[in-house]
Amino acid sequence: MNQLEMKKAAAQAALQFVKPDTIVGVGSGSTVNCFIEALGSLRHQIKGAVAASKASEQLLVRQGIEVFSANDVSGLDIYVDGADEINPQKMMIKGGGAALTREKIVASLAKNFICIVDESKLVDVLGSTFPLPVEVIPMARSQVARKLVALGGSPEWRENVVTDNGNIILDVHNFKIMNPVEMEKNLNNIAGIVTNGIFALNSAATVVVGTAEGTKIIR
Ligand code: ABF
Repeated sequence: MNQLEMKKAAAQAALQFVKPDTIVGVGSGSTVNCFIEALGSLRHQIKGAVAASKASEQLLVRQGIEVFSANDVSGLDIYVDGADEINPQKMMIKGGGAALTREKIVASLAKNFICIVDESKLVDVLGSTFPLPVEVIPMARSQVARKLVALGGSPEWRENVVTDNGNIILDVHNFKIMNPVEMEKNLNNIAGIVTNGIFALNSAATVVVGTAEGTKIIR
């Protein structure tokens, strides 16, 4: 299986967690795009979806799935999304697609986060292979960057990218995150950071991994 086939297999396997008559939280990214396509087959059995990005919203509509705003729901049973890295404690780095703020908002509405990945996303230590995305209010860019340097990282401005919320992204390189919960909290306390891409306080309940040997489910 190549990487796309592994993503598709994980996306397809995640359908087993979708309960009838519910509204499904849907993230963004290429693995989620596979999930949205698969979810189309259940469109008559679910009430609809809440999407974490404009791109996902458009794909859901194309599948004939009704899209609700996050303000229309008081909770979700599951939120299905990919990750850029995931560790054995099911904590993640997300935000490679710059949709991390809306992803964190929709994820926090859900009882269970179902993470769908191919095996290349599995790491022992977060930050090992992927720079940490941080969404920042534009006027705070330089001061936030200095604070990230003080924490040991090497922030790089993702130029020409504006988030769905009108903000910028700093990608923090060389940042091995030994204590993800503590780092997520620390970054949450820096003025000007809207959202950091560590998903540790609200980690995944279940990981569906597409591997060369088939799909594995880690609970
Ligand atoms: C997301 O999915 C992002 O947070 C992350 O960047 C991405 C993973 O990408 P992909 O599924 O395209 O590999 O939700």
